[in-house]
Amino acid sequence: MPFRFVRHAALAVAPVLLLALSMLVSVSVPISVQAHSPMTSVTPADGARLTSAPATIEMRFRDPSRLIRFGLAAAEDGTDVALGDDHLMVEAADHTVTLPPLGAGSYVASWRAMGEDGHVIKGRFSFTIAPE
Ligand SMILES: [Cu+2]
Repeated sequence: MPFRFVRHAALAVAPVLLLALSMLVSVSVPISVQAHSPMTSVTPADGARLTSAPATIEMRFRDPSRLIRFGLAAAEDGTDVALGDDHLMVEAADHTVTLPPLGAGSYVASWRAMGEDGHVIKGRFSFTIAPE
């Protein structure tokens, strides 16, 4: 009898545990995306409108992070801008991406970085070069 009672109690608790677990997962995922060494600034700033082409992109993270991917593409047709890879896999809070000469137009940068705790964060930003 006592054994039977325990089994029933366990069965009654199981759905509650599952529900609690699923709530924990759904709540913790969006938080973990933001909590780990977010990018705190980028130059050119997201949405910036520049009158001349920038020579570099500077990214600053809250904590040391490694850029594991950095892509820059023309917004109009998605053409990738060829970049070196000196900026990749360097553990630092500040990262500099050296740019080739860029023509007028809008560009979208997308990046992926790994924080010291191994978590991957990612983001996008864009800027426009519009010579006067
Ligand atoms: Cu983390």
